[in-house]
Amino acid sequence: MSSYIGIDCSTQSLTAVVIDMDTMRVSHIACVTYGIDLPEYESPQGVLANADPLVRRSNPLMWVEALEVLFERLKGEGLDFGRVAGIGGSAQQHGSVYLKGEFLKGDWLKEGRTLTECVAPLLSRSEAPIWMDSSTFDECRSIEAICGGSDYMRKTTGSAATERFAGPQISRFAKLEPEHYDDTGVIHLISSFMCSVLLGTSAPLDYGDASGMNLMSLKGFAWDPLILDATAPDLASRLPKLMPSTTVAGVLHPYFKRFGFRSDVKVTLWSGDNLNSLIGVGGWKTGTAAISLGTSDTYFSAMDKVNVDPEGCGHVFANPAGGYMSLICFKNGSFARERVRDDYGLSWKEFDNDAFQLTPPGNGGCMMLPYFTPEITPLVLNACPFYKGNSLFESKKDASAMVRALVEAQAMSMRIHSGWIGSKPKKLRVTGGASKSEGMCQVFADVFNATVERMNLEDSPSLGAAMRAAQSSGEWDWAKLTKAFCVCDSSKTIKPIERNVEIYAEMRERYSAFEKEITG
Ligand code: XUL
Repeated sequence: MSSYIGIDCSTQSLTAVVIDMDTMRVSHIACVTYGIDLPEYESPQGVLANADPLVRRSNPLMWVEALEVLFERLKGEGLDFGRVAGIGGSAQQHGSVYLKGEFLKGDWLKEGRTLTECVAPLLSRSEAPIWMDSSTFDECRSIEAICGGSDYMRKTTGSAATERFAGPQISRFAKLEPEHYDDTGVIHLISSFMCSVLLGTSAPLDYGDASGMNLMSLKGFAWDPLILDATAPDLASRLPKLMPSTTVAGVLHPYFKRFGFRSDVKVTLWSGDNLNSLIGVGGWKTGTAAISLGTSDTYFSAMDKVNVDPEGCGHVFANPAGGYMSLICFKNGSFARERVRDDYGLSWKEFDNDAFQLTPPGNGGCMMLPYFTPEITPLVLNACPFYKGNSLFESKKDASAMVRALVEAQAMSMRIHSGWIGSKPKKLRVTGGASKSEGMCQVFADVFNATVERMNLEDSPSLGAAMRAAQSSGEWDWAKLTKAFCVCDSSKTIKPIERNVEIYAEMRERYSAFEKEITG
């Protein structure tokens, strides 16, 4: 029969998961870590150095080169490319890639040249702002003001004007580099850019990832002319077409036949990582809320009807399986965890496990606001962590208390800022690298008073992308795919502990007051 590849272009790596439709199992996994495998891009964590802490960009050619390395790796893993029927994809959300008009004409993938040699001449901007960028506060306020206020933006696009979203980023680029903006024929999200590279021609944008641009109306899944005008001159002519996430965009370009692909491999539209994760954790219909503990920490769940966050931090996106989904995102996810681990010279075991054995839930009243980098939820542009508690903790001598304070803050903030979604989950599916940690998952179970289920596979975005590719072939529906691939490891389920739930219910008030005191 056949297999499907799902590729996830994340902040720090490019990962492929292959699902085999004979065995209905994951058959291959391969990963390219930019910092390790492509050091020449000088982006140890996938991001270019920048003196301004609010500016975060990456080199799009790094993702393109990683794609070639990834296919080589899959070959090394023994994948039979001749069985691959389709490819789906996922990418970090919101990042924008700027290309010259020639990109739209196609015919730029040439045998005998590397992928980067083919794509490099087509970039009208050598760097792509990514989701970690917070430099567009002024553009956000100005776009909202022109459109008559943040209410219009939230109700139309599902999100308040948001610093990292592509619209405000495009606005800043058009303002600061008008000559390069003029030279830009088409602006892609990272997802649609990578999909275009596979097709050898400019791909449409899927409704799901396009919801994270502050440009599309959720009502008709169409560009909103008022917002487009408020964002940048002549923007409509520079945006790709919008299509449902289940669309097969075309066939894989013959350029890739050297890996052994067939000539009829279908490429399904790529989407954002959180949207793919929703599918990969089996959360495509309402009832399952998910937490992804990765570079960013996110909380998401399917939604039947649009319900926007009055505080403006949360988002509503088009669910790739139909309907909508809610999402909240925290920038101080694994970067903050790595920072505390490194500052205190801890091993992962000391961080993930021992620290929780050595400290009590509630941390004896010690709390942290973990703003090691500018935060998204709540909005904090001047990065600086804040501490409250006893002097040992405040003098920052107790490494275990620091770890607990960080993780409790991450869980508290997620619980508090997900209140607008309405339904309180009884079960949470936790995914992403840090979901391995027993100690962390217990904190999330106790803070949410919900059972934490952990997936067999942590790579939910790439799994979701492979499942989307299979679904769009028309042979498998969501229910069948979910049953086969979204399997939880029951031995790793964690139940909330009643006593801890009480401690955290009380702490929620104090944490909320502390957060308000600092962020206003
Ligand atoms: C979501 C967000 C991040 C990125 C990177 O809004 O900004 O989760 O998708 O993973």
